[in-house]
Amino acid sequence: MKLTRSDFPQGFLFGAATAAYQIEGSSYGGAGSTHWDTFAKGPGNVVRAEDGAVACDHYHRMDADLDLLAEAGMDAYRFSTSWARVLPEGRGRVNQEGLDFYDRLVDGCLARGLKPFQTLYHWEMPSALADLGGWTNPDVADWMADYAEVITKRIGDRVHSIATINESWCVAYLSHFLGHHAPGLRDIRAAARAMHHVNKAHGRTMTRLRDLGMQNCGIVLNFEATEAASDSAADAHAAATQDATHNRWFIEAITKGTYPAEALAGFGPHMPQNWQDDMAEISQPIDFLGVNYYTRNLVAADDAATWPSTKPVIGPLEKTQMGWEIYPEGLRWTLTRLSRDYVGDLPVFVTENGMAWPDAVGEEDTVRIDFIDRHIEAMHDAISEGVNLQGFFYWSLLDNYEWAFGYEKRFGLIHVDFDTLDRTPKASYHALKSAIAPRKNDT
Ligand code: IFM
Repeated sequence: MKLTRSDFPQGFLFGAATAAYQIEGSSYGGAGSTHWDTFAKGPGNVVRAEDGAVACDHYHRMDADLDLLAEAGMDAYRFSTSWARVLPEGRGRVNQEGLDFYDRLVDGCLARGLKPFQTLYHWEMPSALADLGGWTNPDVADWMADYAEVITKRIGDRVHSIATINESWCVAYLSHFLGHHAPGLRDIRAAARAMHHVNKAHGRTMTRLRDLGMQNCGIVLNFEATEAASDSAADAHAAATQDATHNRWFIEAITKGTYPAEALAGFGPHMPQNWQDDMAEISQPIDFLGVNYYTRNLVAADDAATWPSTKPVIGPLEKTQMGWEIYPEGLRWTLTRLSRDYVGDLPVFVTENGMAWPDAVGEEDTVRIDFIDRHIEAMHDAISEGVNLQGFFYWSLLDNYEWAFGYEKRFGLIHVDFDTLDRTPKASYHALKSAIAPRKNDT
C-alpha cells in the first residue's frame, strides 16, 4: 500500500469492525429472538432464507478472533452488543450469560491492547419489542435507553467509546420504506415515524449515558456520494431529495436540531405529533461521529413514481460484488463536507469502509488491496484539508452474514469457510498489517 501508519497523525487508530448478529451466532448463549430471525424466514426476504443462528460462531471463537485482530497490529476493535442477548425480551429479564460474554469480550480486547469501540444497536430489534411496533413506537426511545443502562453498568467502565446506533438510515428508511431489511415494511407512515424515532432513541440514550457519567459517546451514520445522473434540473432535484433523506436527515437533526425541507416535503404529513418537541434532546452534543462510507449513487428523476420520485442509475465505475461503484473520491468529499457543514472540529472516525468480493482461499485479493489503498489515500487527503479524522475501521474483520444477501457477499479481511467455520487471513489482511505496522520510533 502506498501510505502507511507513519503518514497519519500520531495516535490515529486502525481497526476492524463487526456486528453482533452478523458474526456471533444468535442461537447461542440464551439470546432472545430478534426481527432478523423471523424476517429471514419470510418468503424471498433473504438469499436461501439464511439467518444468523450460527453465523461465524464468534460466540465460541471470540478469543481466536481477537488474536487475529491483535496479530494484524490493530489498535481498536469495533463491535456491537446485541440487545436481545442482554435482554431476551427486550425489557425486563436480564440474560447474565449475555452480559458475561460481553464482559469477556471487552477484557479480551484490553488484554490484547485493542481499544473496545462499542455500538449499542446494529439492527437486531428484539422480537418482543418488534411485536409492539419496534421503531414505529415512540416508546422505543425509553426501551433503548433502559437497555443501554443495563449493558453500560456492566462494561461501561472499560469500553473506549459507545455509539448509540449504527446507520440510522438503514434502520429507518431501508427497513420501513424500501422494505429491504427487517421488518420489511414499505409504508411512508411507518418510515416517517422510524426516521424520527431512531433520532429520538439516540437522544434519549445519550441522556441516559450522560446520567451514568459516560464520555466518548456518539453515533455512526452512513453516507453516500449522491450525484445527479445528468445535468438536467429534474435530476438535480432528484439528487437533492435523495441527499436530504440519506445524507442530511440524521446529521442535521443531531447537529442543528432540524430536518431538511426536501425530506419533510414527503415525510412531513406522516410524522408523529409534536415531533418538534424532541429536537432539543436529539441535538445534544456528541463526542464523536462515526462515518460509514462505501460508494456513490447516481440518481435520476422518475416522474412516474411516488415521492421521492427518484430512481438509481447504474454508473460506469468498477464495481464490487455488491454492484457498488468503487469511488474513493466520495469518501474525501463526505468527510470534508461533514466537517465544513455539520461537525466542525468534532473527532470523526471512519467506522466502516470496505468491499465484498467472491473470494476463495489463496487468491491474490488485489481488488480489495487496491480498494483499501485508495480509500486510505482519500482519508489522508481529508486530514490534509483539515478534517479531524482520528481513526479507520475496515468492514469487516470476517466474512459474515450480509443481511438480505445471506453469506454470499464476502467483505472480510479474513475468509470464513461457512461449512467448517475455519478462518483464513486474506492477502488484504497481510497488506493492511504491513501498512499499519508500528512506526520505527513507536516501540
Ligand atoms: O454489513 C453491513 C453492515 O452491517 C452495516 N454497514 C454496511 C455493511 C455492508 O453492507
